[in-house]
Amino acid sequence: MTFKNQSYLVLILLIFITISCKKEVSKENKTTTTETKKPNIVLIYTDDLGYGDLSAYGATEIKTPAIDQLAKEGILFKNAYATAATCTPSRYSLLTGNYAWRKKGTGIAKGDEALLIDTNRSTLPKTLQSAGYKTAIVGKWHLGLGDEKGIDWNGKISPGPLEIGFDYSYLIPATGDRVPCVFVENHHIVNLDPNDSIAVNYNEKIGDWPTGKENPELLKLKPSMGHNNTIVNGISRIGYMTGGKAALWTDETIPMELVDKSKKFISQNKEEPFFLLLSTHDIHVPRIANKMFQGKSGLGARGDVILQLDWTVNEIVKTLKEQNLLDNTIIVFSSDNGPVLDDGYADKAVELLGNHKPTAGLRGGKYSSFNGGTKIPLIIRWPNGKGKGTVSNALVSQVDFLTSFAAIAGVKTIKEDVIDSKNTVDVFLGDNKTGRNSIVQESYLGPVSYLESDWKYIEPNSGPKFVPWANIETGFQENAQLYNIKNDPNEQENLATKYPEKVKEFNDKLTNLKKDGFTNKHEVELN
Ligand SMILES: [Ca+2]
Repeated sequence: MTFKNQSYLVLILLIFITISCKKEVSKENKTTTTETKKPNIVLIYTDDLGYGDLSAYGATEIKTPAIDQLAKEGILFKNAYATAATCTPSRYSLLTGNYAWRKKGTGIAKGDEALLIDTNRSTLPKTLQSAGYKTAIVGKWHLGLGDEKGIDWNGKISPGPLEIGFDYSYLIPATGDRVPCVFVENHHIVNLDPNDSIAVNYNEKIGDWPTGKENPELLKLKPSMGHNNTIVNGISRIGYMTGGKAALWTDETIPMELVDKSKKFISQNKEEPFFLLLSTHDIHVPRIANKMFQGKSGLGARGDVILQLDWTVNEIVKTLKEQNLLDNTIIVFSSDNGPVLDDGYADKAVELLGNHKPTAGLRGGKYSSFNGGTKIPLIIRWPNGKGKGTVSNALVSQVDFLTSFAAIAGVKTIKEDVIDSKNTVDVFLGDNKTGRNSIVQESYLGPVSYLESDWKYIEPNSGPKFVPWANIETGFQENAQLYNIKNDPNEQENLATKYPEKVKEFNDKLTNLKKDGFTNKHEVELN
């Protein structure tokens, strides 16, 4: 399908949505003047949730009814990929429309990293802002804050999300397992007492707060590897902090806090089109479920926080319904990378797993170059019931969200700094059953895999065979690997020596793609 045809289809969709919304509004309340012309977009971006972690994707040991309901009312994608097997690069790609490896230093970010996204470049929220959308991010950030001089935790924390296109932000600055354990709303830490200034250090201990290494008897959750610096709320973290006591979060209520801020943003902006990126802490470590979910899954803390995630989804859908916005909102649900069991805390994720299969049998997991690292759940619920209850096997990537959402929002052109993001609206609508021709997958050691049609190529890599801190295969081998993922979806039989010409072809393509960012500047026509 050409861009023109796609745009036509989107236009039809928008008209349909507008008409249905007007009808709804007039039925509900004849005096209201609200007419939402463009659909809202709510992207629920979860953390470390695997391809097999949801009952909608075939999990039998855990039930996720709210997420399953989204699939029943929307399209479930069975061949969807994050661009990377770790948090920071996947999120960088999602927001910039480029593979993260095109920019140096976009691997797993330190807790006090400077902002990784250039404030001058195109971003997903900036593009939607230009189309009249109010934009917000609520939840995990992990893309750096401040400039090279360091972050002023006690003052104005900038640049950050507000400088790359978000109108509102309420952040977990890095991750739940990194200090500082505080929320940052727009440019400032929430509830920071000026008489109790906060200090953060990633090199050495500061202040006199106990650490997991020195005082393990104070811990309610012990680390299994690393994670033994400052203790906050009975959990030792990566990095040291002191001060800012009144601002500290309580892990058990993080999801409620994020849902609350999301609800406020939705209700305050319901009169105009909005984009909400709800970036959940669940199901990343430390996995500390709220009382409502503790012990409820039978799979230990990891299962409990999956139930908690399902609760979050239910709350958001319920809010959209209550605000009469469900018929004009696109809901997208996905994950930033594949699953991991023991990720640094002794939360018994391995011991209590039972028959649950977080990757649904895919090889590898978080960090890996195998498909377990990047093949993720993706569900899109269209407001007009488009594709309701269907499954798509088309090859799709989160890197295409930027250009596709932009097309839906009516943006005419995307700037040339967006290299990788394509307009795949017809695929997301379920009309195009094939999807992308190819994708590149980034492991924790860079872009090493190339996927095209039924084939997956992994270039030679001398890195370790197992992720040093997790019992996960990296997929690194000193020889090239080639798998037919149609016949062998779990990447068991290496066919590289059988098809040397394919290995060469894919290696050349991967090499050329890596060069693209520096040579092939172009402008993408959308309308
Ligand atoms: Ca992640």
